[in-house]
Amino acid sequence: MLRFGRIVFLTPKNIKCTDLSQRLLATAPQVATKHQEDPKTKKGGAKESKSFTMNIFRGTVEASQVFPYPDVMTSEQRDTLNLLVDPTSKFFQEGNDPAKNDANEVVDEVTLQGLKEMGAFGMQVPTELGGVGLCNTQYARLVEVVGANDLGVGITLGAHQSIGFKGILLFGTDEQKKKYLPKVASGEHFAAFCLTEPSSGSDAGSIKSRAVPSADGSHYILNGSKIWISNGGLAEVMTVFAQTPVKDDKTGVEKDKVTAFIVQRSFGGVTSGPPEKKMGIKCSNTTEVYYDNVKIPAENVLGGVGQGFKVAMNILNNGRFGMAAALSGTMRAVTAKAVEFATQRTQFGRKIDTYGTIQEKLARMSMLHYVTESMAYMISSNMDNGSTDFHLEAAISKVFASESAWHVTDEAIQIMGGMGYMRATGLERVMRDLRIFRIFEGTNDILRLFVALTGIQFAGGHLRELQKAFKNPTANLGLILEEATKRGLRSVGLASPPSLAEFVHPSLSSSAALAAKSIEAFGVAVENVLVKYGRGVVEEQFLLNRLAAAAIDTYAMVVVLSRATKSLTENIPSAHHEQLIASVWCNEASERVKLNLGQLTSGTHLENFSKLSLISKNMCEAGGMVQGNPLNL
Ligand code: MYA
Repeated sequence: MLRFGRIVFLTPKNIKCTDLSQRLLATAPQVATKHQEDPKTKKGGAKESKSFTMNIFRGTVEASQVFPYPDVMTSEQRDTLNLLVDPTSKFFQEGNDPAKNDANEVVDEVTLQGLKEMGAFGMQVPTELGGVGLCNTQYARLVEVVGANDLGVGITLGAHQSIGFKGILLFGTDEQKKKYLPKVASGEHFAAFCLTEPSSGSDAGSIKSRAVPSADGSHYILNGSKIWISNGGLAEVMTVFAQTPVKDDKTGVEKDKVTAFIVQRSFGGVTSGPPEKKMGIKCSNTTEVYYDNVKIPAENVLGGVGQGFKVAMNILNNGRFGMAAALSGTMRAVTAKAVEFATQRTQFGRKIDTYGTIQEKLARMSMLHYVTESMAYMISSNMDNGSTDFHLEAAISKVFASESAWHVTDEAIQIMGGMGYMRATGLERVMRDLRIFRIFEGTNDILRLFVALTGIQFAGGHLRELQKAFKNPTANLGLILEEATKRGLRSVGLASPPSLAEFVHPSLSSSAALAAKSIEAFGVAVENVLVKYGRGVVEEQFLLNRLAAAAIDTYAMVVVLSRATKSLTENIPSAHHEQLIASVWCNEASERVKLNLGQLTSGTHLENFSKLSLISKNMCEAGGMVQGNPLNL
C-alpha cells in the first residue's frame, strides 16, 4: 500500500487562525523566499528547494535549474566525449547484433567482451579506481548511443552501474570503494540492485528479507529472497536491502528498519533461479535471488544501519535520468527508420510524407523526442552542477521518456504499416523491449503520485508556516504583510503573475507567457486542493494524477523553452526548427494543463471520478466484466 506517510500538513479543520489568514490561505500560494534563513529549511519550518517543479506547487518560479539551459562540460570533458561517441556507435552497429541477442536471450559473449574492453562497465567510476570517470552528462550521451542500438544490452549495463553498484559510488566508504569498484568497473564482476520481493514491489518499504546482527557485532546473517533482479544470475556484487533491528536512541525501543548491504555471491548462501522468460529485453538476465543464512561482514553495511530506504530511493533517483537519455536514443533511431520509409514510399501517386496524416505523426514524434532529450540533459547537467534537488524532475523524465518512446515507436510502426510489423524491420523488438520501461525503476503510476504528493507536501509546509506566523503576528509582521499584499493584489487581479519573459528568446515570449500562466494556475489549484482536502488528499488519486499530468506538462514547457532559447541565441542551424517545436508544444501543453486543472473542481468530472471508482468496484466484486454480452449467450 502506498503510505506516503510523510504527508503532514494543514487540514480544513485546523485552518482557523484569523479571518485574514483564512483569506490568504484560500487564495494564491506565494510565501516569500526572502525570509529564508537556511538553504534547505526555514528556521523551524518549511523546506526550501532549488527544484523548478517543487516550486510550481507554490505557484512560484525557481529558475536557477532551468534557465539558462545548462552547459556544464569543460572543454576537456567535451573532447573526451567526442573521442568516445563515434567508436561506441561503431561498436554497436558493427560488433553487436540485437536480433541475435534477443533470439538467444543472452548478450553475446563478443559484445560483452567488447564492452568490457571499452570501459562500458565502469563509465562513472573514478579513473583512479579503474573506471572512465565520466560525469553524468558524458554518461547520458553514451547511454543515448546504447539506447539507439540495443535496449537489452542497455539494461545489462544499466542494472550494473546505474543502480547495481551506484550505491557504492554514492554512499560507499573509501574502503568499500577501493575494494569493490575496480572489479565492477572492469566488468570482472557484475553488479545487481536487489530490492524487489514477492510481496514488495511499488511498496518498497515493506520488504521482508531480514539481516540480524551477530552477538559480537562483527557480522549480520541475512535470510530472504528477491524477485525480478536484473543481472541476478550474473552478479557477484549485490546491493541488497533487508530489515534490521534498530534501537531508537531516545526511547530504547527496537524496531525493524531497512538497511543496505554489499553482498557478494562468494560469501556463500547466495543462489539464483533460472533466467525469467520475458516479453522484451530478453538478453538481459532477470532472476530470483535467494539468501540463506548469508554471513555479511558488518563493514559491508552501506550508508548506515537503518538508512536503507533512503539509500534505495537515492540510488533510484540518481539513475532515472539515464532512462530518459537511453530512450532519447531509441526515439531518434526509430524515427529515422520511419522518416526513411515515409520519404521513399509512394501511395496514391505521392510520397506518403506529403500527406498531413503522416506529417502530424512525424512532427509529434519529433516533439516528444525533443522534450525527452532536453529533460535528460537538463537533469544530468543539474546533477553535475551539484544539485541535490532533482528527484521530482528525474521521476518526470522517466515517466515522460518511457511513455514517449512507446508512442513514438508505435507511430513508427504505424507509418511503416505492414513493413513495420515485420520482425526484420526491428521495430517489434524495440516495442517489446520498451514495455518494461513504464513498469520498472518505479512504475509510472507510482512516480506520478510521488511527484504530486511530494510537491503538495512542499506547498503544504509553506502554508503551514504562514499559518504559524499568524499565531504570533507581531513577530512575523513582515512575512504576513508581504503575503497579504501579494495575495490581496492577486485576488483583485493587480499582482503580477510569475513571468518567464526575462529568460526566453524574444521570439518565444508568447509561448513563455502560456507557460507562466500554467505555473500560476497550477499554484492556485494546488492550494485549493490542499485547503479542500487537507491530509485526505493522499487518498484522492484521481486528482493527484491530474496534478501530476499538469506538473509534467508545465516542466516540459519550461525545458523546451530553455533549450530552444539557447539554440536561438547561439543561432545554431536547427534553431528555427526548435522554435517551431517549442511553440507548438507550449500551445498544446498549456491547453492540457488547463484541462487537467479544470477537472479538479469541475462537478461533472468529480462526479465521473466517483462513478469510475464505482464501476471498478463493481467489476472487482464480479471478478471481471459485470455485464454479459448483448446476446445473453
Ligand atoms: S529496481 C526496483 C524499483 N522499485 C521502485 O522504484 C520502488 C518504487 N517505490 C518507491 O519509490 C517508494 O516506495 C515510494 C514511497 C515513492 C512509493 N527520494 O512514507 P514515504 C523518503 C528521496 O512516502 P512510502 C528496478 O525496477 C520520504 O521523503 N526520498 O514512503 C530495476 C520520507 O522521508 P522522511 C524519498 O509510502 C530496473 C521516507 O522516504 C523518496 O513507503 C532496472 C518515507 O517516504 C525519493 N524518491 O513510498 C533499470 N521517496 O521520513 C535499469 C520517499 O524523512 C536502469 N522518500 O520524510 C536502466 C537505465 C537506462 C539504461 C542505461 C544504459 C547504460
